[in-house]
Amino acid sequence: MPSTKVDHTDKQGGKSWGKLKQDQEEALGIINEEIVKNGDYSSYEDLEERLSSYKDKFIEYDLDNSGDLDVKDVSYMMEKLGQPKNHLEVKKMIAEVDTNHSGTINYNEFIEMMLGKKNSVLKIILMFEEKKKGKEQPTGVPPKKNLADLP
Ligand SMILES: [Ca+2]
Ligand SMILES: [Ca+2]
Repeated sequence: MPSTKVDHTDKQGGKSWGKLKQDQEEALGIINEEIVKNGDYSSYEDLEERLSSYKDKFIEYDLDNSGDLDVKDVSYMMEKLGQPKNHLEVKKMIAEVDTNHSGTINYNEFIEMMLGKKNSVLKIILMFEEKKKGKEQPTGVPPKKNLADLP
């Protein structure tokens, strides 16, 4: 595992698009590992699986590879999810989860939004999408519980 420091600043230095995406994938993968080690969200049985799907999602919608989702990125996300929103609505949605008031959603804020207890419009839309897609996703890990274990 590379132990490079996570640095989202200025990655535009002439690197190819594919390389940028790859760098981001690695950087977010490291953050994911730290989140797992941290134990903050250990109540989620499928934490690693969730983190990896959130990582893919984040990278997919971070169109300019800036390391955060701005109004443009989130607008694109909403369009893709079939829930187009106007500029003001998107700004409000970002503000709901923008803990450090940067006007954008960084990866940590994104994870906090998805796994934390607080509800937000963006989270609800993404969760809804996740449920809809859930059945068609191939699962590498077998479920820990079977039907007989359920109350
Ligand atoms: Ca971005
Ligand atoms: Ca922020």
